[in-house]
Amino acid sequence: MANYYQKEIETASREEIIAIQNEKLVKTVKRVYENVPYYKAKMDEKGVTPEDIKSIDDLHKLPFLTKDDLREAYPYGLLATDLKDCVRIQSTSGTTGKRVVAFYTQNDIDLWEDCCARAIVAAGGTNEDVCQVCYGYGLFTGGPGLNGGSHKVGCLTLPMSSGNTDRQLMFMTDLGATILCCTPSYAAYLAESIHERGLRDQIKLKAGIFGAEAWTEEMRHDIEEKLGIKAYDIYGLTEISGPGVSFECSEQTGMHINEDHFIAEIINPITGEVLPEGEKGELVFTSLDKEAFPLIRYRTKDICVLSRKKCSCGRTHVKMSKPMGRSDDMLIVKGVNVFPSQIEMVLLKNGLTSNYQIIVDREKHSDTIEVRVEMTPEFFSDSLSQLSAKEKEIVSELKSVLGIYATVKIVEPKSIVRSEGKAVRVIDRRNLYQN
Ligand code: DLL
Repeated sequence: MANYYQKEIETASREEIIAIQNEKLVKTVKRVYENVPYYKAKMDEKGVTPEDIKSIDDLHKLPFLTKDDLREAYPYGLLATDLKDCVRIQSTSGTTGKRVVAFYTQNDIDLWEDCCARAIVAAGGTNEDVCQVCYGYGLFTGGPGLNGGSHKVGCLTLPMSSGNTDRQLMFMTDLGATILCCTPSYAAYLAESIHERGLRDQIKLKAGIFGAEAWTEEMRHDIEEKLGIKAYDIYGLTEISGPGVSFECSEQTGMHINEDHFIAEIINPITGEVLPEGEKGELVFTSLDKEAFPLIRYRTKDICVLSRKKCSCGRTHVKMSKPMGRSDDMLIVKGVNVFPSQIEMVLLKNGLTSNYQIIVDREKHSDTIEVRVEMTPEFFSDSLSQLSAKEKEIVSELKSVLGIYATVKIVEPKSIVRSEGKAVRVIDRRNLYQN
C-alpha cells in the first residue's frame, strides 16, 4: 500500500504537472532576469528575453548554468532576493577552488524539507518511526535536509551526524531506530560492524535512505541482506537544494523527481542538445520555487536516463535512473571511458565487497589501473592459489566490461580506509589536471 506525504501533487496527472511547470517557469525566468544581473547578461548574450519563454517547450532557448558560473558569481552573484530575506547557507564539499554556496529563505527550507519528507514517507516512514540521521550536519546538506524531513513526518529524530560508530550503534539499539539515513558506504560499514558485534537481532531497522554518492544494485542487495531492511536511494545536490530532489518509492526502480519544484532535462554533455526520453545523458535542472537561489538549466554533470513509465506506487513524477557516473568522475584510462560503478558491479557480482579503491597511475607514458578490493570472510579459507585464480577471473571480466586491462589485488578485510561520508573510490596519481 502506497503512502504519500503530499498525495495530491505526488500523484497529479501529467497535464496538471505540465500546467504547474509552465506557469512557474514563466514567473521564474522573469524574476531571475529582473533580479540576477549575472543571468540577465547570459540571456542577453544569447538574445533571449523573458517574453520568449511562454511554456516549458521554450526551455531549450535559455542558456545553461554550470558550476563554473557558480564559482564565478561567488558568493552573492546569483542571489535573487535581498540577503536579509535569507536564513541559511549550505555548501558543497568541493576539494579544489572555491566552494559553491547556496542560499535559502525560510520558504526554500520548508519546500526542501517537504521533499525530504516525501522521501521518508515513500520509504514507509510514519510518525511512529525512529529516524537515525547519520549524514553529516553543518554545511553539507545531507544532515539538515533529512533532519527537517524527519521532523515534518513526525518521526522521533536522532540527529547523530556522521562518525563515532560506537555511539551510532548504541543509540540504534537502545532507542530502536527503524529508519537509517546515511551514505551507502557508511551503511555498508555500519552493517559490517553490526555483524561483527553480533548485534543483528538487537536492531529494529526496517528501511534505509541512502544517497549522496553512487552505489550499485549489488551494493543495495548486500546492505538489504545484512541489515534485513529495504534500502532506498535518494538523490540531490546542494545547488538545487540538497537531498530529496528525487527519491525512490516501493518499486525501487529509479527515483521520482519532484517535478512540481524542478524541471529535469537530459542533454548530450558534449553538444548541449536536449535528448528524447529514454536516452542517456547529462541531467539538467531548472528550479521552479526557489526564492533565494533559483537556478535555470543547471548542468549537474550526473549521467542518467529519465523514464515516464507508469509506476506501481501511483506517483506520476518522472523517474531518473541511478546516476551512472558523473561526466567529470569518468576516468579516461588509455583513452577509454571508465566509470567506477562498472568496476563495483563486477566486484560485487564476484562475491567481493564494496570496500574497494581504484588507483590510476602512469608508467612510461602509459596509463595503469589497479583495483584493490577487500575480501569477505568466506575467502579466509581459500589458499593463495585460489585467491590468485579469483583475481585472474576478475581481471578477465573487467577486461570484457571496460575493454582495458586492469590489475586486481584482493586485500585483507579492513585494509582500505573507511569513510563516514562520501567514499573516496578513485586515486588518480597521474596529475593530469593540476589546479
Ligand atoms: O550529496 C546531497 C545529498 C545528501 C543527496 C544526502 C542525497 C543524500 P552534494 O554534496 O552537493 O549534495 O553532491 C551532489 O552527489 O551531483 C551526484 O553526483 C552525487 N549524488 C547525490 N546523490 C546521489 C545518488 C549531496 N543517490 C552530487 N546516487 C550529485 C549517485 C549521487 N550520486
